[in-house]
Amino acid sequence: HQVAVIGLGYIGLPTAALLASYGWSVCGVDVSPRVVETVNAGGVHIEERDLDRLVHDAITAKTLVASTEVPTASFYMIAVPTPLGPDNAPDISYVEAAARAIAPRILPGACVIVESTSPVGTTERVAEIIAELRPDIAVPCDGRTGDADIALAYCPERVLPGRIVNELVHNDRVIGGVTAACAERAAVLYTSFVKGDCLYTSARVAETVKLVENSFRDVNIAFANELSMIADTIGVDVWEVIRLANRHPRVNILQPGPGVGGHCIAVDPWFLVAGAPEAARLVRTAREVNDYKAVHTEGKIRALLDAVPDGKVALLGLAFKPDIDDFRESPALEIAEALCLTHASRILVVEPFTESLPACLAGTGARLVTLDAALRESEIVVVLVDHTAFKHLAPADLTGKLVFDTRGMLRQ
Ligand code: SAJ
Repeated sequence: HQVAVIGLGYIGLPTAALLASYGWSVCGVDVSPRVVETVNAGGVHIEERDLDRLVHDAITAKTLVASTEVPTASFYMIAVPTPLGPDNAPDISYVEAAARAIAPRILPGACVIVESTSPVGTTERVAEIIAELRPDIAVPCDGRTGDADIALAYCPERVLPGRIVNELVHNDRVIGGVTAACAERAAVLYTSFVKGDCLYTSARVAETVKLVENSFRDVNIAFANELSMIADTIGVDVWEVIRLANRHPRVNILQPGPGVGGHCIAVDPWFLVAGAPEAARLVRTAREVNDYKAVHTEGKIRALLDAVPDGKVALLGLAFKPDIDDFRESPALEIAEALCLTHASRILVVEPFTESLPACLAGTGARLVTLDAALRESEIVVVLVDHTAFKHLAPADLTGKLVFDTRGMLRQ
């Protein structure tokens, strides 16, 4: 195979299928036999716009196959998860395992690219692992004199869930080589399908860039979330404050919500903090503010439940953001789960992006209902996610109910 993509998740599978559609012969590798089987049958195990057609076409054309074994390939792309471990420390064990699986297969001339969001220094760690397992191969490292046998680069993914297939092609890409020659080699793969610019730098800078992008967004959302809590305390409408402040030519405040979710913005800033705990004060505080916003939201819903004894509450939305079926690190889901511990029988969940309640809510006594049923049965309505399906709600639908709109949806 020309390309082996290790990890067939939200990034690996779309990338593997896209590369195949651009004429590369691709082997997608995953440790889960179920995922491999699904993909080989032309199916997908994740919901993402345009992905099913792309995978189906690539499998039919035989440009993509899936396997649990890492093959010999010209390019290896590592797109495995990098979760947070205990104490918010980054866990790069899946990247390390991928490097160990690649090492016995790799031949001189090949290029290894890490795409997983990773703490700074991870690409160097991959180099170390391959060098240890393959003393016969000259692995590139900073300041190395003489030619290396393989290339090694860090090229972060930057795609937005819900727009992955489009953004894979159109976003600019940062290509960080362990050496300049490594970046040039990795660019052969990216320039074949990226219509945005390819920007060259070192692996360490590229690793930092990825973490900084998501920390920037987290800090900005934290500012909006903190404002919403300040506004609450002093009794002004935060949505009106933000709308008017944003009319200043140099002010652009983001939107408050019930907290920050997803597998990226709520996680990656901790990787930056882990690299420089003393220096990263604002980044750490932003994380804490955004996590606290979910606790604050839960408290406000509890106060509403106390205000209407025996009243039912309709929780609108569980996903981590609008119009997506992804519940990973979702503050809406965490809030629903916490409320179910004490008030499950009073909770009605409306979530158009699922057919059954997620495991943490199933069996608690909470019910998944339609929006119409929820409006009929509830005395309290809480907007946790501003799904398009909720946007037609009119004041008349909510007459006589206590309403708490964490997203400012009903004001738009
Ligand atoms: N959110 C707010 N208020 C806002 C914007 C977002 O509360 O004004 C919340 C969302 O509801 C959600 C969370 O923030 O819970 C994150 O959503 P998002 O749309 O900001 O980002 P993600 O996690 O879907 O994708 C991000 C993107 N990064 C940036 O925009 C800097 C994407 O480009 C990255 O590729 C992705 O992380 C990733 O994989 O790292």
